Amino acid sequence: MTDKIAYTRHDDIAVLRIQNPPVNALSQAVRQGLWDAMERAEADAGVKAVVIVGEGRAFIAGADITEFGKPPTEPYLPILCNRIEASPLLVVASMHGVSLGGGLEVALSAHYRIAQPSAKVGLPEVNLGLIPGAGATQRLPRLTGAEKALEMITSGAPIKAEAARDLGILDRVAEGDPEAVGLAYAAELLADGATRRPVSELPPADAIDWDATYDAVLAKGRGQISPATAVRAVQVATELPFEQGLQKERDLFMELMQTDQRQGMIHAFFSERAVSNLPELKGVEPRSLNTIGVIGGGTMGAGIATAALLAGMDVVLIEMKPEAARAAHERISGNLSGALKRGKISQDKFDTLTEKALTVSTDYDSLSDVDLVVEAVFENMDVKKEVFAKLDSVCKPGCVLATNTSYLDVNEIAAATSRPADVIGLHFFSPAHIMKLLEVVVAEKTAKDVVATGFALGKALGKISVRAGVCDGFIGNRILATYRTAADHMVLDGASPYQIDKALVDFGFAMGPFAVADLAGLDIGWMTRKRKAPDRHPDERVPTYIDKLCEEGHFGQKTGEGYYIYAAGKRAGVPNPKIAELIAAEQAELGITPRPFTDEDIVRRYMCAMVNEAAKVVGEGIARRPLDVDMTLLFGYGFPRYWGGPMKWADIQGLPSVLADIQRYAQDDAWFWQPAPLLEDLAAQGRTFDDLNKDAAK
Ligand code: T1G
Repeated sequence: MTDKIAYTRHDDIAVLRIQNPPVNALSQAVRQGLWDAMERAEADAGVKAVVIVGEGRAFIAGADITEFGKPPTEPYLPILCNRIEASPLLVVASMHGVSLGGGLEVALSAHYRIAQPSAKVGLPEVNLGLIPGAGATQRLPRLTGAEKALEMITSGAPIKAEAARDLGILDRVAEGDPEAVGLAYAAELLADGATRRPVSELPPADAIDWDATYDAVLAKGRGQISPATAVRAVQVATELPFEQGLQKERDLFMELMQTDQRQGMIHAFFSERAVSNLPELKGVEPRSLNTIGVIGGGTMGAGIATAALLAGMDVVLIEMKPEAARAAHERISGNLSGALKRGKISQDKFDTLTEKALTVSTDYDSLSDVDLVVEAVFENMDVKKEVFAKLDSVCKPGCVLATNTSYLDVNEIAAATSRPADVIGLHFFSPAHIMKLLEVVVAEKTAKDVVATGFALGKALGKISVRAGVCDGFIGNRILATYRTAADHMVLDGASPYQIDKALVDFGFAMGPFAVADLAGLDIGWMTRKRKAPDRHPDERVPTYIDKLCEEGHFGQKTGEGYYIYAAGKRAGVPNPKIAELIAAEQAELGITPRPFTDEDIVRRYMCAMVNEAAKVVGEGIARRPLDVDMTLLFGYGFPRYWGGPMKWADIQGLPSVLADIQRYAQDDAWFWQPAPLLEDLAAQGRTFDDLNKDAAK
């Protein structure tokens, strides 16, 4: 028997204790261990019941994701689950922490289930591009009915123990040591003469309107196929005998295992954990982070203050004038009332945060004891330098001085202080208490423990932190500028903004680039184009049609008119007829004869521009690895998760084919489509972006 399962005997009950840290994933050794331990218990004279329990912080976190993509090894999990369920002994699962995916499926193959009040159970397989593959689509509906089973499976969201008991998934919720609780429950069941209760022998659930459910789930998935596939798996649980239903589940599971979406989503799962684990920070202690200062109480500053308060830190926010300070306090209270309404914080907590943890002041001296300050003032270098000079004089030695700038040169800001080693960029995304991405921008002189402090703050705030070097736009905004320009070029050449938006929504984005521009405010792009105009290369194609709309004061949603017209209070707009006229006028002026684009053309050009610039960002060391770009685009720019990110998308397409398209586009516009040297090298060597991720992990 493997060392992954500890077998102990307690009178007529055997305990099988899973010991596979950190989260008892169901590796081959664990599966083999459970199989052998069941055999042993059944051969162990006098044993009448078995308790399965997990060591450490979880019952079982699921199948071992590191095994995905490799040839499956026996015992296969569904077969193991059937084997446990078929045991002549009474099998009890005693659950704590999380029981997810295959972990819950092992529990469902037991005859009785007991859990700690703090335990959670769930079927997150759809978040990995899969469906449950070890019987949950067949067993769960027999306990909860089809609707509730589908809700759990298609959402992938875990539920608490009490809710799971109310649904019939658990028999009992009891506080105590999971092994002791499991033993007591098993003894009680034996004393009561309880019999084995195989879930697979329960009557099938009633049918529901499967086609309508399938269509609704498919639409909600916005291109992701695993949730809708789960509907078909649960459907057969109500139509076929258990064994046949299990086979159908297996067939659907194996089909999904072969999909690009499974590759993309597993890549996202591991990358979001790897992105904040930087080798150079191993053993580097972050500085303390008890009180945070924020300069500027606008949308960004208030969002950052809100995130810090929710993370349990005290906040000192500085505004210029009393009325601005009051407005900032109200903005933060407004943000927190959202958390209150959603039940994330209690009223007492809300009161403590707004009345004690938060101080709003107009006096910089209030910052004398803070551990870290984030500056979130107007995006102007002179203003920022003035702020940092003041911070340099009032903040205590060792205080980290961070700027939230979205593109300005952090080296130049650092040079405005006497302590450039304490200066770093912390680029939050608006709204800062909601968006998960944080770009930790490391300047030339930033000290290592200041970088570690930036990542520690990101972790405390529940962010996905990505290390970025200093350049215009760092990682995300620099790449955005390029793929946004590719969309502008397609408009000048004949594609309508509305066709482009739709093509990219169909690809999986929540919104297309022009709808996003309307949401963010057209004035931002307008200012950027004016800022960059002096350095513009003569071969650079920059549309001017939208500037004419800005000159009329139309900036998108905030003014009610942009690429789209927005009826009062409506977030969804209708195409603005002015846009087509402005585009036609500019095409005439430029002598362009508009040509048609297919949706496929649009997506391909948009993605090739994104990947090409991303490859330059990695090649220049602005992003440490390709996965850092993937996580930036996933968590800051709404990139569809089931592709895993632009670099994973490119690997799946094949880098030679991406490069070939870029070289073809370059025939019409050599300046914009200059192939990234890194992309050329990898394509020539037959390597992938993921190979670089693996190199960095060595
Ligand atoms: N397999 C392998 N490694 C895993 C793992 C798993 N299932 N879950 C976590 N890890 C690693 C993770 O990579 C990290 O490693 C460490 O454990 C701590 O994780 C047949 C097919 C359990 C809630 O999708 O949601 O069952 O970085 O940092 O924040 O139907 O991990 O330390 O080297 O995330 O406390 C279904 C995925 C699988 C659960 C813990 N299960 N895991 O969160 O720690 S598919 C899942 C999580 C399946 C069956 C199907 C979380 C967690 P390292 P962590 P955490």
